[in-house]
Amino acid sequence: MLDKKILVTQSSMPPYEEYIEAIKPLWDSHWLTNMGVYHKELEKQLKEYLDVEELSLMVNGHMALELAIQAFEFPEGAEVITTPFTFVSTTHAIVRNHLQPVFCDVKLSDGTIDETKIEDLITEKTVAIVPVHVYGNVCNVEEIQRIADKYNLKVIYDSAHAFGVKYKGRGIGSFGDASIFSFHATKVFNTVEGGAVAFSDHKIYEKLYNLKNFGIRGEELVSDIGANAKMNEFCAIMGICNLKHLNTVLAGRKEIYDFYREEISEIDGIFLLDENVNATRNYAYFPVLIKEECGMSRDEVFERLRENNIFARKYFYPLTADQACFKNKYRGANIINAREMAQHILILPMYAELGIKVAGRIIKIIKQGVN
Ligand code: T4K
Repeated sequence: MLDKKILVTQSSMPPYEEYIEAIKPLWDSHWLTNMGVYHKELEKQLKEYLDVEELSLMVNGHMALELAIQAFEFPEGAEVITTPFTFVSTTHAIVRNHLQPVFCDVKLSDGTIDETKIEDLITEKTVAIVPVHVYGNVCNVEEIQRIADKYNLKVIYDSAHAFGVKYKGRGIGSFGDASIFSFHATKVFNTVEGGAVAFSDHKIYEKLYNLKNFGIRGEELVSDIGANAKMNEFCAIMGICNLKHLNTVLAGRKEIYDFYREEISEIDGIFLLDENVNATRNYAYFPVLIKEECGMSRDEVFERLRENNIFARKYFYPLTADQACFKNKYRGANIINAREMAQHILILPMYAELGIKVAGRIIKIIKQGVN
């Protein structure tokens, strides 16, 4: 057994002194939040890094999605086609906007929405599609856009996992009408808590600026029913510092990722998800599908790792459609592949400082349990 608990991930942090030095100016300015100078600076840097035309920083990825949906002013009760194989935030953001999620199945190959099943779910009430680039795997953006254009639907991508991913040389946040990112502590790039909406229409920037600050337009005018979703200056500075070290973080993750891929591909009954050759990777997660033919069920592998102080996770089991708050409430296709994935998915520990030695231990424990 490993002495230290190995969790599914570990937040990347800049050197302590670097962050302390970077936050010193706040003791002079006393300006801690409400779109301060570091908020503006991080927005600028991320726009460039993510290769998107416009970007609005948010307090977290969830509020980014909730407000991105709100910004399009869909009529109450309208339908939004989405995937149940995701973090519950995606479905919450739709329902909290008084819209109806319609669950579409996913592809077994990579867990993204099955674009061939979207059209069958469209009705006169459909207004948008909210697909998820789950684990950083890129959805079929071309086909989704074709469908959206044909039926005049908006596309809002949940790109919470896809920070920095490029597809055919373009920033992933430049597809669709908007894309949201999460900068939560568990993500490849973090601002402690944080997120952003990327888009190309400047009108959306004004709208989101407004919505993230209570809908306040001026000292005496509140024009929209907004929220408080502003990123504070301590978080923005964390982001500026972390961005400087991102290449090192990605290199550390890549080493683990390549090692795992090689080792897992040798195990019969444990499967990797497909990699899109036209997309870059950010090594955000390491998902595997564990089938009984390997000699253990997913839950047995999960427990075996736990007994050895290794805390893998079942992202995303149960499906959001099966969670107590949503069960049997919404329409959807037969989400058979999503159920199959949820039943077999396991996310192995993945972070820059994990180290090949510990990754090797994890693989050894799995191999000892299989046929
Ligand atoms: N859309 C999608 C598709 C998402 O996956 C998410 C979030 C969102 C939207 C919403 O974005 P945010 O509003 O969160 O920005 C975690 C994260 O909290 C969540 O951000 C993430 N997805 C989800 C997939 O995973 P939990 O409940 O599993 O987190 P927790 O506390 O169990 O942490 C997991 C591991 O991370 C720990 O075992 C250790 C490590 N960790 C955790 C924290 C909190 C750290 O190293 N440092 C930390 O500060 O949800």
